[in-house]
Amino acid sequence: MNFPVAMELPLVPDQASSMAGQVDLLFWFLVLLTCGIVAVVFGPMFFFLYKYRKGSPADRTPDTFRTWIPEVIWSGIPLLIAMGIFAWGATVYAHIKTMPDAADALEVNVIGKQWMWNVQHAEGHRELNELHVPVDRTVRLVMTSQDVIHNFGIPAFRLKQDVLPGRYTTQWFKATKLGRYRIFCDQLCGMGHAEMVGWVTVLNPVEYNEWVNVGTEQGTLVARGERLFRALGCSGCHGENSQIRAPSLVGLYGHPVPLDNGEFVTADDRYIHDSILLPQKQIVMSYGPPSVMPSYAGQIGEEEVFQLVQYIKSLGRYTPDEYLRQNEGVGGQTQTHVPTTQNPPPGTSGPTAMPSPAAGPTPQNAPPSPAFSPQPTSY
Ligand code: HEC
Ligand SMILES: [Cu+2]
Repeated sequence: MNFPVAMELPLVPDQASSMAGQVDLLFWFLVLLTCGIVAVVFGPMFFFLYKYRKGSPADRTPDTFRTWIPEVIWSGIPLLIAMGIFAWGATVYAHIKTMPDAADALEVNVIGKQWMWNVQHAEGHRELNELHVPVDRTVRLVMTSQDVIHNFGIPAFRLKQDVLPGRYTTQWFKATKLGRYRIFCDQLCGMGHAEMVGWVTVLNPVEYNEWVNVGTEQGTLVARGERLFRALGCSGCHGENSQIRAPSLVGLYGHPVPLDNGEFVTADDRYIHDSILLPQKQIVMSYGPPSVMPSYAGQIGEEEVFQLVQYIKSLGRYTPDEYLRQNEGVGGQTQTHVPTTQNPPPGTSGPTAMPSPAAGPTPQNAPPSPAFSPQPTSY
């Protein structure tokens, strides 16, 4: 497995993204500059080696002439070159790291785990060690790891980003050339690191639409998140009709949250992620400590957490009033809420009782919700 990968490794990868040209220009400039410096240093060195070799008739009387000019030149020119490289490199870096405003940007979730890449698309597609993207369209990757530090690298896109446990890192790219390109894990992550490889396939828009419209019977990520939200008993506490005191999550996303230690945090993806896995880390003001919310760490994986985050984000697109209005006429999904009594959440026995994670409303020991099907393996 590893050998063929190395065999195929081209000296210069394809230029298949909007970033590739800029990165290569800088790279080849640095290579040429380095060659130039080597020539400037080694050329005179060999010349003097030859000129002052033992027994040569060269004039060896010490110089008495004093001047500061060469010193200024040999310090000043490299300084200018170095600052120029810095400015150029910083510009390219800023371009790579700043998400462009693209209204049609696609968001793709990537989860690294020993030793594979798990990909979820907003429309609901899930892939393993594969990533399908349309050509000429901005793609935003939101990435995390389920275990150790990985690094998502696509040489043909000149893209490389660390993927960290307990954190969402983002990276964007725009593929400019149809084809199939290698995905590598660029961070030594254990025994199977060399096998943590995959393929990104760049499709034309028509092919991509065909691809996206096939096999999404599990629904969008938001829909899956909503199912999990009920199946895991979150709605038992956070639902509108809940008897448990828990903050409403409607309109949460992107807004500041007052914490019990007097600080404010903005409810971003990571905050929601940590609220689910580490509820005691940041507790909403007047809801603790300790929080009655059980930790879901070890019960659900990063894929499920991401689906829940997407669902909670979708609630945040509206103000609470708008959200209610949205759902009045539609007769849609929020009316199909499983009654809260069906998933009695833990912690109901007493407000200070710290429910152990094992007693949490896992799919295994919670009354099965009709909407919950165990995690599909529809890769
Ligand atoms: C036992 C009741 C209970 C259950 C079950 C529960 N929560 Fe909570 N949750 C709370 C309480 C109470 C808080 C406020 C205290 C805190 O910050 O931990 C909270 C806080 C949160 C917050 C932060 C809210 C804010 O306003 O900042 C999020 C996000 C959240 N929960 C999501 C979930 C999700 C997703 C689930 C299901 C996987 C879930 N909760 C299950 C009781 C619960
Ligand atoms: Cu890895």
